[in-house]
Amino acid sequence: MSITVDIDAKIPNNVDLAGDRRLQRALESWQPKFIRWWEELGPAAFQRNPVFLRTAIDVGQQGWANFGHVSMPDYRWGVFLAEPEPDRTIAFGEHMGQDVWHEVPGEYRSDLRRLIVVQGDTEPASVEQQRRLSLTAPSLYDMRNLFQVNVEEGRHLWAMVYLLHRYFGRDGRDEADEMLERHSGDPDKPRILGAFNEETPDWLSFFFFTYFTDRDGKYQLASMRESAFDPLSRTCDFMLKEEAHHMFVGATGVGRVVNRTIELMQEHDTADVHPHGGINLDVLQKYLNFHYSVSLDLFGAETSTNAANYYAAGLKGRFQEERRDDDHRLATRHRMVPEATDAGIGEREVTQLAALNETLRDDYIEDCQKGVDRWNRALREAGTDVQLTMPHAGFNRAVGTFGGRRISPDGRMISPDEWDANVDRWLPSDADRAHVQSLMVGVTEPGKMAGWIAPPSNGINQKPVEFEYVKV
Ligand code: BYC
Ligand code: FE
Ligand code: FE
Repeated sequence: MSITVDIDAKIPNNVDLAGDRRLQRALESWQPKFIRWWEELGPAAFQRNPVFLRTAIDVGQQGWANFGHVSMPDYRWGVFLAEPEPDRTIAFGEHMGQDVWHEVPGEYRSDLRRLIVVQGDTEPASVEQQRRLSLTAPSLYDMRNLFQVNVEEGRHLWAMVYLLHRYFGRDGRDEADEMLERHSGDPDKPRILGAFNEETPDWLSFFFFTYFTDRDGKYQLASMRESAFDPLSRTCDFMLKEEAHHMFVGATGVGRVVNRTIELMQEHDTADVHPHGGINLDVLQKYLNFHYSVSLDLFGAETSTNAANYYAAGLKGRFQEERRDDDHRLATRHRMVPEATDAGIGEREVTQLAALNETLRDDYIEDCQKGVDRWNRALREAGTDVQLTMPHAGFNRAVGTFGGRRISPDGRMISPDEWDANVDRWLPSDADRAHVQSLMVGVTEPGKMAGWIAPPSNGINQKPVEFEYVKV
């Protein structure tokens, strides 16, 4: 079954907005608020310059990746749901085997709303966090990738706002308005989740953010794609297509920094490339430690009744739920979860149902390791003996059993004194951040790169690296 895309509508969509005037009017009255927010808190520079962007105009094979120069406020933010899967049934929980829902069941209304609001809140948060980066893009290629990520996060907000308006009545419209009223780092009205109130002050942070934090997005969206609430499932399915590019930006971005550092180390025969305008490997490790640990917090506590309830109700499943060979109820199956007490780090056994956040975090950690292995291969091939490592899951955590405890990167529970004596070796120090910041100078000549990062191996959509990705 194919769904028609209305691309010329004020709000491009494949959900037949024109057939529901009330909804259309409501969304059209939210649209100027969104644009106002984008102009105020979206990219701080080059807002009006033509950018070589990919715009979704259809959900099929061809249509979702259409390239051309657009000035960002004219980007076609639209509402796109993946094609419905005919006769889809619920794959897990108490309602397993029943038909999926096309409306929100009354008893799950507030839980579903909460999931959608938390998801939606992260999207504009990331745009706010990345707001000033266009001033210091290391190349036009990178500036374009930043903007691509930003407009798509904006579209992800649209995706959630559509669900709120369409399925949650007045409360939903209020929640949609609040998405533009909370702001990243705002002392009075912060964003909901911790990592989205941290700054993304430099491009090294941006690359690690897109590698680690956008990857939380992948795992959360994949779990909600399993949802019995079919519109949420189809929305997340389509968002995941865009998400892949965000993680690509992170993986290749960090990889290019690693490559440049190796080059400088070889050229100058030293591990200290700071005097030569590069970023030392130990600083990369500290940034990795930071972004990885704050992203681990995004999965919630090791055991969670929220997560158990979502699962039992069919609202949020596991990563690749249908490929798993078990009862898909999990109330009588068990697993171990870490447990930190004053005596040290141990484990305890709980039902799999209680441990769903931890299971999703495990899947995420395994995925994170793959890119780190790739960066390490480059280091090994260059003959350095330094490798990047993912710290112990308890390191620098604020949420769950490790929250607020002092755990070293190698997984020892340590004293406050030992923590204080070492924290500058484990997390970016003020001096590290200042050094990285000093390298952040905008490069706007096509094909040229800042000195701390290697060029990409390919351009975008088969264009050369020296293509004018942003017309300045
Ligand atoms: N910060 O029972 P627990 C993305 C709260 S990223 C602050 O373990 P639960 C993107 C929690 O809310 C994907 N608070 O929590 C990436 C709860 O509060 P209440 C975003 C936190 O509900 C890059 C309490 O602690 N999507 O798309 O099982 C760029 C007890 O915790 C945090 C989603 O997250 C935290 N880190 O799990 C752009 C999906 N962690 O209820 C975009 C939707 C926990 O006691 N969200 N708390 O007041 C969820 O599924 C769940 O809300 C969470 C938390 C997984 C986040
Ligand atoms: Fe997103
Ligand atoms: Fe993303």
